[in-house]
Amino acid sequence: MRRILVLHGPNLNLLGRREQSIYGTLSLDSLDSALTKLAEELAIVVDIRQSNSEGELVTWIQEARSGYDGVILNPAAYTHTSVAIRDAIVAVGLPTIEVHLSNIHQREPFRQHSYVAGVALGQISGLGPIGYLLALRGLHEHMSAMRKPRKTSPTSRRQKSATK
Ligand code: CA2
Repeated sequence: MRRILVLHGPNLNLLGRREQSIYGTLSLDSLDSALTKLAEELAIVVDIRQSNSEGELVTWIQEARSGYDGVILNPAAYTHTSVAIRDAIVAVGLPTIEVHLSNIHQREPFRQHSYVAGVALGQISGLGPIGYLLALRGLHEHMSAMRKPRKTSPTSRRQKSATK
């Protein structure tokens, strides 16, 4: 079974309790339940963790190298500051999708740069909790596409026999 590590960065434990106009009313527990439910439907195992510590996030990303097939990561404020998280993603080489609840590109200039985006498979920003569910579907599709053997198209078969 495929295994995905989902990491929530600093302050996301407060989700649904403060700043609801920006981050919505859903709690982190409810978001995690929705992710777990979708993972079951897709026959994926998700391991979901939250930390306020940059070092702990880095350690978890490093550890994902053995036993996980991909990472979904909302680095929260570390998005805009952490070369260490970026380096850890590069070091493990796992497909990683960066998720943000809010659209960071519409916010203050300091939130518009991500150290993670350049090394992520993709970034989903501004769709609220649905972004995490789309990231899970996206990683699932990506992993399936990577695993499929390349098919020979009818055209290339014709071309091959014509050159025989
Ligand atoms: O939009 C996102 O998901 C962010 O990653 C959230 C971070 C912010 O620093 C990024 O620029 C964008 C903040 C997470 C804090 O979450 C809270 C949730 C509820 C109440 C207070 C903070």
